[in-house]
Amino acid sequence: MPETAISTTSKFNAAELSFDDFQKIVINDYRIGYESRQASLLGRREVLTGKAKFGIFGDGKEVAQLAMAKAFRPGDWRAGYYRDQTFMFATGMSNLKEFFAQLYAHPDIEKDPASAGRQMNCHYATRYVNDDGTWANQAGTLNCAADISTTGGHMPRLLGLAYASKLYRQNKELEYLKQFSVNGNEVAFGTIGNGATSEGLFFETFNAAGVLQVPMAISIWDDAYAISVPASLQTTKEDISEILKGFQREQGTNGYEIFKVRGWDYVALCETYERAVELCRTEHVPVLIHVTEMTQPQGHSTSGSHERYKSKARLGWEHEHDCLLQMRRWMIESAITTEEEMAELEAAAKKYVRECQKEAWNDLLAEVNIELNQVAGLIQELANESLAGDVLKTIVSELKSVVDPGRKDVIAAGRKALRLTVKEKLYARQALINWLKLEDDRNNERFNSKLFTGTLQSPLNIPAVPAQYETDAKSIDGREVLNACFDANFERDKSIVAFGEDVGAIGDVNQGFAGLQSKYGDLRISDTGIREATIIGQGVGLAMRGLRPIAEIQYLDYLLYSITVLSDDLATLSYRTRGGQKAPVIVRTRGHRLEGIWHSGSPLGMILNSMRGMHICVPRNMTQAAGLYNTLLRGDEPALVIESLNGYRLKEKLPANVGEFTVPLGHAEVLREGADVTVVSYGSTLRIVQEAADELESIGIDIEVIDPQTLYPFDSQKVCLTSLKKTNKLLVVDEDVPGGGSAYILQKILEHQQGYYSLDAQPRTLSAKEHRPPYGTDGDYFSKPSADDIVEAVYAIMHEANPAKYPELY
Ligand SMILES: Cc1ncc(C[n+]2csc(CCOP(=O)(O)OP(=O)(O)O)c2C)c(N)n1
Ligand SMILES: [Mg+2]
Repeated sequence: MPETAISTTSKFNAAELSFDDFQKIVINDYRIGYESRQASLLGRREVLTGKAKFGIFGDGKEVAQLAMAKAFRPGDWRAGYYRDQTFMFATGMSNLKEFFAQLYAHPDIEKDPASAGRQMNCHYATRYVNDDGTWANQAGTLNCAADISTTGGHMPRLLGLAYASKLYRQNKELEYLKQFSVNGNEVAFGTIGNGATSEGLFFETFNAAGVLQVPMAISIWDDAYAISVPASLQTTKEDISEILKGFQREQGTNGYEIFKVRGWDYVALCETYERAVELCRTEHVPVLIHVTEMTQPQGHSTSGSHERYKSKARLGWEHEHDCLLQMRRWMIESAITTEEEMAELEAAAKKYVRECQKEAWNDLLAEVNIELNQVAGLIQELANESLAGDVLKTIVSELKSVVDPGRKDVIAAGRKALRLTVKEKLYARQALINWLKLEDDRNNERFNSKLFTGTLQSPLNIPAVPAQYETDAKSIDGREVLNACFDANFERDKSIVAFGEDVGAIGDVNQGFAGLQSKYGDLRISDTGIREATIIGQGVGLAMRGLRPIAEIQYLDYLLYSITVLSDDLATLSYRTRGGQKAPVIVRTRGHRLEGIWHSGSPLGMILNSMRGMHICVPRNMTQAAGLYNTLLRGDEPALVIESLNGYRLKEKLPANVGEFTVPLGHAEVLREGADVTVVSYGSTLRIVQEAADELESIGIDIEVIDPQTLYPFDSQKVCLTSLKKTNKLLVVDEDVPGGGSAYILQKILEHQQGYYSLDAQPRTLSAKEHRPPYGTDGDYFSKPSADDIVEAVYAIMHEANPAKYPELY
């Protein structure tokens, strides 16, 4: 195991170190940086020769990352982007072999622990979820939240990672969570490119961290470009720390400490990081380290060359200011080393990197070759018996001559062979089928598994506990049922926190949290600024660090402002780490019909399409919502709960076990039995469906009303299908756009549950109009499904089935 930058020293203070120690540290740092550079050079070659698909590397950013690594301590977190390989090597959170394994997309967590081949290269993560789903210790380890490819997309999560330290330090009730923190001493390190600071997510995060005063250390790697676009077109005054100066804290104000340092000045970088991070850690003040004069020796990525858009003068400057070149010069000038020693070190480093690369490639190739030989043998045997022998033999020879074969080649050859012999009943064919089935399972595991953590802690395993009612149970406002539910859960589990716009002092705009801030304190129930993306990011970071956040988005219509974080970061987390990381955030919001274009949204199609990887809960009333919260707060997977905006003041009975009863995910409920038409709906529309059902009953039509309660998962017990087998007719009602949530439900029932075979009439959907609803009662009536619409839609289905009995209405 090579030495990391951390293991050699915990302090970089030239005055305190002997020259020998100092020399050793510097030389070791240079070695790490130089190996990293070789990995970048070799990595690019591997892409250009076709062994890997795409490459993006950290060359030109090495020296600052060596300095940053020195300030990184056990318990700390990184949330960064694709330039950080040197930091990862220097801390020991990754190594060269893993670097190449990921470049080759090795789908094995042993080889690529960050993503099991699922992510592009230089996307890092440490694994903090054990195989059985429990949390690994984070307080004593170095931690890296899983990278994503979107520029700036990781910033909101960084806020949450830093905020967790604040809660762990200030809320003494959390002391029992020892595996996550030591008195909140952990710093969350963020890295971001100069170009990506143009993103709104960067500014939103930056401001929020200044307000919250959290230990967040943001490094900006400034190479003056964002692919081809220069700083002049990215940043006002071409200088991000200059324009952020207003955030500098002053006597008596909150704010930041801002540092600016050049990316090739090793000593200045080491000193800056030590000073900045110490301040951040002890005082919980956010710091910005703007690292300027960085370069891109190989250009942005393997997708194109920077000679196209950088001037000769700029390229010459970059060459001269290459950080490793500068560090090397300084080392020789300061007599830390000699030209000969450096040449020796560099030759050894080159050789070592090459070895790591070869081993990583051979590891993958060896696995693929075993499978390739197996399938080739099976196809060859089939060729010996089959009428299509000649073609099959060609498949085998072509397969064996593929340069750098992959699993795609192996499986495609096997499937082709089966198609060519479809009419032959041969033993060898069956053997090939059996083998392909086995491989299919393995490949599913490799490429398609872990959308959810799916362990014993999954909310799907939380047992159903029915709501109990005293005989004289009170009827109270729906919001009070929720309030009682939250109260019980905050009492039960000290790690639960809730935050959002107006959530703290007034207990949210509909008073679900009313009175709870004064009862549990403002560290647990808090107000935030108007910043939906970072409300979710705050949740993601907290949940990664063992807390149980309820992150509130005030109205469903504003979920759009956070959809990047939900879709790119939260929903993909388990999948992109193949179960190595989890963030059980509960996103609470309220939606469906109310008034006007931005307070009546129900965009379930958008949500379902963009958030696979989260449970999507659509309770029809506050009691069902409470039961879902009780389930989710006991499980470990992320979820969105959409409460019915117009239901807070409707009366509901208070369950005696309001904090304990559970509504299981994926359990559809039959709300009303009927033999004529199955009507599936959810959320606010259900009340209107019930109203329509009464009128329909009066004209002799009995509808069966089903509430799936959660759209993801959808009706695991196929309650809809059972109903359809009885009624043979289906209507799906929702208030999304046509072809939105209702199309999803139709696909689930007709295709997934095979409801198609039980239909006697055309299945129908009744949704809202394509535009958003205008303001006012009439706007609602003419845009969203009304009781009239539902009665007539059901009637039309009955008319289709029996026109004599149900003549056309009009
Ligand atoms: C949201 C988003 N927009 C655009 C891209 C495409 N893209 C990838 S890297 C990049 C440039 C980033 O420049 P900068 O932040 O300066 O980082 P650098 O690569 O220079 O280190 C762009 C535009 C992306 N990945 N994500
Ligand atoms: Mg840049």
